[in-house]
Amino acid sequence: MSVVGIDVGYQNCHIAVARSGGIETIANDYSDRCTPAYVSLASKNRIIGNAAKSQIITNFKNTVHGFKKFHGRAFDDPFVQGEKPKLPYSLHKLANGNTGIKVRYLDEDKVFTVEQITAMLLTKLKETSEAALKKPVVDCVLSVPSFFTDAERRSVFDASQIAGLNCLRLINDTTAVALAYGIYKQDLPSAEEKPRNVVFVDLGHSSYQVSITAFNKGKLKVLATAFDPYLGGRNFDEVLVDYFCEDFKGRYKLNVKENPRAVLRLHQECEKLKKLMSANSSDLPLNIECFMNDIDVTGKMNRIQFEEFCAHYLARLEAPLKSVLEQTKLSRDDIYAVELVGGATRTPSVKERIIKFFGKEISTTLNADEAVARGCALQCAILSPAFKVREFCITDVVPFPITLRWKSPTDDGIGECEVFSKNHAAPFSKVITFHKKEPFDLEAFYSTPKDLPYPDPRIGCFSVQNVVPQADGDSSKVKVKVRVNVHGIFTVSGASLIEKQKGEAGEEGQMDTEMQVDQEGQSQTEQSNPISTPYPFPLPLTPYPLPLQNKGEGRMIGQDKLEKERNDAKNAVEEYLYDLRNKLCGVYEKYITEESSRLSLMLEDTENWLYEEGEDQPKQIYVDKLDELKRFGQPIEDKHRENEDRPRAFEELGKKL
Ligand code: ATP
Ligand code: K
Ligand code: MG
Repeated sequence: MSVVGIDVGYQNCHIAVARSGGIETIANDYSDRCTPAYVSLASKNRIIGNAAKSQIITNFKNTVHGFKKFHGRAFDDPFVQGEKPKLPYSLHKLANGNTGIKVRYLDEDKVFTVEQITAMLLTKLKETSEAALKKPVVDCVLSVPSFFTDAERRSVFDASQIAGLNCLRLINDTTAVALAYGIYKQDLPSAEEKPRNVVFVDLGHSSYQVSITAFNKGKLKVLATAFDPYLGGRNFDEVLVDYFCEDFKGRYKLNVKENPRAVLRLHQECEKLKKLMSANSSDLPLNIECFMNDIDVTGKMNRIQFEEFCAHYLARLEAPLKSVLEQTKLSRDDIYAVELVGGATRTPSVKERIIKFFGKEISTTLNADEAVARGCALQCAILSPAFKVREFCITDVVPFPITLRWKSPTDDGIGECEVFSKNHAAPFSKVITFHKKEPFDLEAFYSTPKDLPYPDPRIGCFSVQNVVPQADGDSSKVKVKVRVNVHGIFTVSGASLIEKQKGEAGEEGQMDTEMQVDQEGQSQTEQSNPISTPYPFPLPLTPYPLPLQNKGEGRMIGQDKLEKERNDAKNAVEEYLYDLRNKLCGVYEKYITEESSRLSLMLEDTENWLYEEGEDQPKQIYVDKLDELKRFGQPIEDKHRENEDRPRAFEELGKKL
């Protein structure tokens, strides 16, 4: 069993794994602990992570990035429509209305689901983990923003399945951070003492999340969360991009926004500039050579100016901080520490605003980039029987209240009940008792659409089937189990018909619409007959059957492998060729005969071939080419070795004598 935690960021992904020494973050094949969330589709393979990011300028139409927030969203979703004009790649409406991504792959136009694109990224992260752990990776814990709704969570979960991962938990970013903070703390208050309240702030590239978490020895309990799902480092980049677009329009008469390649380059340079400004308050230059129409551009900016331009974004930092205090009714004095994570919290004015709000210094005891991944790996270790880790109990919250609705012969035809209130503990199960004579549907939805960072409050519809009246014609008692599960996803997880006990009085006057909510579990004395599991219709539906998408990912992995082998075979020819040529002018010179001087000519021919016709050939052609070269090269090599070995053998012999 593998113990792996992955921070699936909008821009940056990190992986932490459990090894004998404990939890550690790992580097990818670029020796980078951060894998960019970029997926590039090409004519022969997929390129994912660092390599995809570094070639975005040349293949921008087929390099997908910034897709995390398309999970579970319809194509017509206002957020998706708002993003569309800013993307260098194309979106496409899928048959079920979801957001698809249109690219050219294997020389064909292809539309992928967001789940498939994230699965590609996860495949890369899975391979990175496997390389580090030197064994197959299946079990893992993935992070999601705390404000993700059911549809978004289901969609990320589907992506993990397409990638062949077994996601043990989708854990909220700030909860993962809380776990990474708390699990090794030796000085937490005991269970009877007042808990230690810590505020966690995560400002990433695309979103802003805040939580207050209470710690006691061996446990953490999230008290409240708040967020601005649309505030992050990318807003700061956009401010700079917009400024320089205007600036260049004036000074160079360039219409940058018309040129996607130029916009991408400007984005990259502005992000660099932004990071430099975090460390430096003086005027800083921005230079881009051959920016557009062969023109070199220069510009400058300083921190004061930057903060002015970002003022409206910086002002949005306060509301979620206020909100968590109000929700928990805690005062600033009740807060033990404020911990910052996420790359964008390195911005000095962000830090200043948070310090000012709490009136105290902030701590940065956690690694701002790696804390989420470490928390995910710790959660995976706790859930895995294969790994020993300190017992630690994690209680999260329900971010948005959830209501059930059903048809009822009374109550104006509609029955309704809020089953999970805001900040209710999660995961959590409840049993609801209905009195019914026939099958019925339960519609689940978020109770407060206006607080929801998602346009559709519907969660799903669940059919409770096989309900029949009692033998005497009375309504049957139907117990329905509802649950916010470990992934933060709402489910109606079971239903059972309770048989009337002998002598039990009919519950007259309470028939049919009577509904009652219990805590977890059922009373032991009742005889219960499970009826079919309520059939869910989660919304929106997964566009293509998962097994099909699964096969697709498998095929693409196979295709990538073939392409890698083909490239390796080509590189082997190139390597052998240069090596042999160097040696022919050096150590092999003295063995060159009439025959072997033909070899030099042959090497030259092969080199030319590699740049022309041989540039793009099937693997076998390269394998044959290498064999051909070796047929000539090997005899010289053998002669050389013989010559080298002979004196050495004599030496050895001499020593022995
Ligand atoms: P999200 O959490 O929204 O999914 P993410 O996890 O990918 O996004 P992070 O890796 O936490 O995001 O942060 C990336 C952001 O932090 C980028 O906008 C990046 O420019 C910004 N950032 C990184 N270093 C600095 C710095 N020194 N100064 C300012 N901003 C920085
Ligand atoms: K991240
Ligand atoms: Mg993040």
